[in-house]
Amino acid sequence: MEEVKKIKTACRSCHGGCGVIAHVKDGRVIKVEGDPESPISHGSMCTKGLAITQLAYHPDRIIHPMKKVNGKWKRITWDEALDTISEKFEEVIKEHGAESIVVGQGTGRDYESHLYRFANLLGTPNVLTAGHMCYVSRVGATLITCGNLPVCDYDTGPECIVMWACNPQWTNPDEYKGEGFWRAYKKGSKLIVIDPRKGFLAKKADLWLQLRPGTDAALAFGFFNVIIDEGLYDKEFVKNYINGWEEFKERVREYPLERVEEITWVKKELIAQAAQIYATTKPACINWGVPTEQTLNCTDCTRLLTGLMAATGNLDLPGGNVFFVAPPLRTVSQFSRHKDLPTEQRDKRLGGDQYKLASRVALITPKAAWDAILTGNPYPLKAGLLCGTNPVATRANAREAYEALEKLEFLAVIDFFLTPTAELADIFLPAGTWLEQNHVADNWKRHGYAIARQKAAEIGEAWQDHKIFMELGKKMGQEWWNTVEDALDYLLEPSGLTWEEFKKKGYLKGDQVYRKYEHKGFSTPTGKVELYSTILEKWGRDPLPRYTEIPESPVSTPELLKKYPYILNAGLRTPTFFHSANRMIPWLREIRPDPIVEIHPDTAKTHDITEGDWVYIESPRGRIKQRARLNTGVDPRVVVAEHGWWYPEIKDPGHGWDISNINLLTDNSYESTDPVMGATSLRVLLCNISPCEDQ
Ligand SMILES: Nc1nc2c(c(=O)[nH]1)N[C@H]1C(S)=C(S)[C@@H](COP(=O)(O)OP(=O)(O)OC[C@H]3O[C@@H](n4cnc5c(=O)[nH]c(N)nc54)[C@H](O)[C@@H]3O)O[C@H]1N2
Ligand SMILES: Nc1nc2c(c(=O)[nH]1)N[C@H]1C(S)=C(S)[C@@H](COP(=O)(O)OP(=O)(O)OC[C@H]3O[C@@H](n4cnc5c(=O)[nH]c(N)nc54)[C@H](O)[C@@H]3O)O[C@H]1N2
Ligand code: SF4
Ligand SMILES: [Mo]
Repeated sequence: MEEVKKIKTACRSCHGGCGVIAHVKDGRVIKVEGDPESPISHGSMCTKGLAITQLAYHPDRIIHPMKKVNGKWKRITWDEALDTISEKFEEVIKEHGAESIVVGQGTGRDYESHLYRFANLLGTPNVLTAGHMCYVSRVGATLITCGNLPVCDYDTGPECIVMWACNPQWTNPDEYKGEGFWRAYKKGSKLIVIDPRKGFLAKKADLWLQLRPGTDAALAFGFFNVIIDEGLYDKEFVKNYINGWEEFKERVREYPLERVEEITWVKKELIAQAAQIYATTKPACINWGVPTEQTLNCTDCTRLLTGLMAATGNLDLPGGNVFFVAPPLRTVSQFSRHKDLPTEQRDKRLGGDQYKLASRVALITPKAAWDAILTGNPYPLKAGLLCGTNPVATRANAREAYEALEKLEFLAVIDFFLTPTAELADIFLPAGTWLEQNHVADNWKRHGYAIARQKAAEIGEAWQDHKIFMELGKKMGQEWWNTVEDALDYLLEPSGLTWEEFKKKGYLKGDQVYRKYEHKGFSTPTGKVELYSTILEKWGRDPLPRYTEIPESPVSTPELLKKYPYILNAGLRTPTFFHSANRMIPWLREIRPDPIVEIHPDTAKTHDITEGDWVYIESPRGRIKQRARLNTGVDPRVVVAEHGWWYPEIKDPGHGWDISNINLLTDNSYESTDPVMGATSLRVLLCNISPCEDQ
């Protein structure tokens, strides 16, 4: 019997980053605990991270490659699996061109450097991610507005925090951790929460603005009204560093506070008070969350919030919204060799002519992919490789996603489990969890850190995703390194460290410098914060942001209200699940056994719905069921539902993907998407509710 070894590593059961000490005995991880020395998490961990041992050693986890033969899964070797994929891809390239292969992933998972390198060297411009409506859309919109993504500088201590559509205590998204926010808040910072639902933070807040879902861009105009009328903006900054302030002011006049109140449902006095506090408390930061991106206002809303940070003089100064300096590593973009994708291939990117911002950040939208598969327009997609994504549960108009993936001639999926999406594949490749990886983690984030994620165990024949892309790439004649660690040496080279040295160090932090614009301006065409965007103008778009009414709403489609009288706010996260993941993990499922739809008690009463009832939720596109929870913290005109539900315990290949999956109700029509990014209206649509006849 071996002694227990303690290995320092980094979690990635969400967007990741918390420091972990893994306890390993006889080659098996027996428990994990928070690492008090982590600069990100200081010893804290959440339920999902702590449950990793139940995920990694789950009896249903697939830990060897498989191929589907006559509708049944059969175990095969890695060699056979990779040969099958590469032969099929070669065949498609020969007959249709590399663009007929779609390579896809879901949310950020630390392997985009490798996935993109594989796609670029393959020659396909068609990389499908969640980025059109999550995070990358924010990065894209800030790149064209102020040259980089501004992030709250929690460690330096903002005096005022505006929590704008974010719930970091539960979600720890991207570069943020609830723990970092909490430390700043506990020092006495003011808190303004902008959220249609009264959650933990809304209860703590100095001010809570309960807006109508999807109207954030209009609310931002409300803030600007007050800030301009009362002269609360930073005059020097505006004069020197904002492009198009005068034109922008004209646009703001189109949104007087009375109109903003009508659109957003937030009382104008409350908007004024919030704007005054934000603009006059220094330093202040806005912590934005993903709901601001998940409507057709995605790009404009991000641009408006960036504008608020800039106009109030809170950009890139301690305690404000800052551009963190990354440690000296090769960037994801350099590693991915984006420049090596030939121009003629780039020009073939699906939807690239329409969604120019999405194309600029090198991704396609799911709708463009499904259309190419289902209609062959503008050319057919024939084969796909999906890694760490479950579009059948997580993309708008899930039925279309299902039909498209079912129709794809050849599909390979890389995952831990046979999800409803993986069941549609021809080849299944078993990925290693974060316990089974060596990686320079968090290098895609913009918080100024890179963290060592060290392998604590090997399980079955699973390979970490990075190795899968490397080995498949090599089979196809691409230039890669011998081992995963050799590639990490290359990533780390500018820092002067090897992987072996870096992992002993644990992490690297960039040397932070503030107010960089004073020396080099902003990385935009005018060198200023472009509230008037010269890039959008060049694309023939409105150079100024605006609020566009949600296409399916009480205002846009009043006739639909008779049948679908409520706004469905679809996508409430829970601390236990990560989108469609973790439903099979006993510790986590026990906490939340069923999908929950939150309904105001008055609304529930009109439908004879009581706490715990199974409820049908219906939109013009379909019907599913979830269990009612009565909540006075949601508006009686709004219902709030969870997303990502399927039932691993249902053993047929569909695994109940269409029972409680909210994305059977969401829309992905072109009219409902952001015109340059392609973001879909995942969060805001109309619905009706009724009690299920069988409970
Ligand atoms: N209605 C509605 N829909 C939404 C949202 C919403 O708010 N409302 N949110 C959207 C957002 S923001 C996003 S980002 C998307 C997310 O969409 P996805 O990324 O597609 O969703 P997940 O369920 O997280 O990912 C699915 C799979 O990744 C696997 N996985 C986890 N880690 C790894 C790994 O390291 N390697 C590999 N190979 N596989 C792994 C899991 O087992 C799981 O099956 O969902 C979106 N869908
Ligand atoms: N446990 C867990 N953690 C996760 C995920 C998960 O599925 N589970 N998903 C991960 C992913 S990929 C992402 S993108 C992040 C997202 O994490 P966040 O950015 O925190 O986003 P959400 O939790 O979706 O929503 C945040 C808050 O916005 C509110 N909200 C909903 N609609 C609107 C709206 O229209 N306007 C405004 N102002 N507020 C609104 C919600 O009520 C919620 O309180 O979380 C990540 N972390
Ligand atoms: S917050 Fe994310 S990184 Fe931290 S322990 Fe939880 S799942 Fe892991
Ligand atoms: Mo996301």
